Amino acid sequence: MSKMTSKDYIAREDKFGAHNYHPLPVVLERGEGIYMWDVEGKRYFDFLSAYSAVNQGHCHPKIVKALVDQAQKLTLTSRAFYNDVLGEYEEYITKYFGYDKVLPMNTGAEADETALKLCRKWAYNKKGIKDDQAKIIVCDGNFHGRTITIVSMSNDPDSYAGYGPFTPGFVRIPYNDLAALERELADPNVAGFLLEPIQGEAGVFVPDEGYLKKAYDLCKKKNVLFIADEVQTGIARTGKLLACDHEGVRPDILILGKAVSGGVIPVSAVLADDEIMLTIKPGEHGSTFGGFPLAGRVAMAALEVIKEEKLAENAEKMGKIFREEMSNVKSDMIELVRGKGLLNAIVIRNKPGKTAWDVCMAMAEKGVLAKPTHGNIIRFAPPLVIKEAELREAIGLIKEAFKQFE
Ligand code: IF1
Repeated sequence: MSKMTSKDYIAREDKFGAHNYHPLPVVLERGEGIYMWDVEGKRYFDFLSAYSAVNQGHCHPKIVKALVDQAQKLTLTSRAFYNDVLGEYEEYITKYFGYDKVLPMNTGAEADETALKLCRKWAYNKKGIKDDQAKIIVCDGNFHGRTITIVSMSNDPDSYAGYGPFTPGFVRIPYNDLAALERELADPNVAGFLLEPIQGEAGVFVPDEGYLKKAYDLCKKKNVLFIADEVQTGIARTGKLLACDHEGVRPDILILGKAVSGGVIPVSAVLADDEIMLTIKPGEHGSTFGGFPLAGRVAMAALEVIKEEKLAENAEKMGKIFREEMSNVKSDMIELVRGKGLLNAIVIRNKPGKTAWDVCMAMAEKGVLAKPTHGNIIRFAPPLVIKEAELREAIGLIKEAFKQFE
């Protein structure tokens, strides 16, 4: 039987798998640090990091070891019983981020759903809003996951079209618009404001300096919870441990996912203080795998790596180099370069045969993997372990790819 080619792998997925994605035609079989290799042995710089889940680099030895060691002892007890890992993990992560308590889940969407439930529970039990009247403010261009309640908040037809009827209780305002927020906060039934500190999927939309702090202050004045979805921006990606740290904002509810596990297994977490967290009583929320022993060991190792390897500082430094270099590229395809830390994007002036997708295909040819979002924006998010020499080598390849279209 001859060795399968990328084409064979793609054909098999096409035949047996749902068609809910349109991947770049690259079939990967190994990852290590900032690199991945395809089934033909070609090496790529990973400039997506699985949408910022692999901040610590692929197959980080410390994180994989934590997984393997625990997997040979005890993988899952369910929450019907206690185990010797969960409490250690809960203490570790709450002290790491400075909150009273954590509610452990698995995916980012589940963490967002948990945050929405906590916000509503708090609204009825603490703020005194009448049952079923709580409203949560969200932003145009948001991406918080793919469940029906979460896409009920979305204004992206790709996310919500065809999935109605939708969950009520959400008010949408323009992102980065304090006046709109202030107007909606006048409604006494508003319980929370959910936002991404930088909108990832929208194309790395960085709000004005001071927006987060002013939004937070407006919420506090009206006793409204400030809920930060740091699933993509958290865990050192933007050059600080959390994107909210750039403005000294401490969210009332903090939502984490992706790189909490270094991309090894799905781990997400919702952190809050007792007044909010204890509004959910035993039996009122949960998940089979939420906070299971593997998640605890993997997440503690993944979070340790962030600190030990000073990945926030490195992201800050490398991000500045990336934006500096790419802003100086003379190409009529590049409209603008924006981002924070190592969460960056280039907005492309799409022309027939010269679209963001074509650039990504050219970059893949050169050995750099990235993927367009919203048709004309390319996100660049390498693992935070990337060294300056490696970054400059990748930038050289990216520039070559752009040059092809001149
Ligand atoms: C896909 C997007 C990024 C997220 C934020 C919650 C979640 C995500 C800020 C949900 C997930 C992923 C989902 C993945 C692609 C990727 C993505 F393009 F979809 F929008 F990153 F921008 N909050 N983002 O970014 O976390 O349930 O996926 O663990 O659905 O294609 P999840």
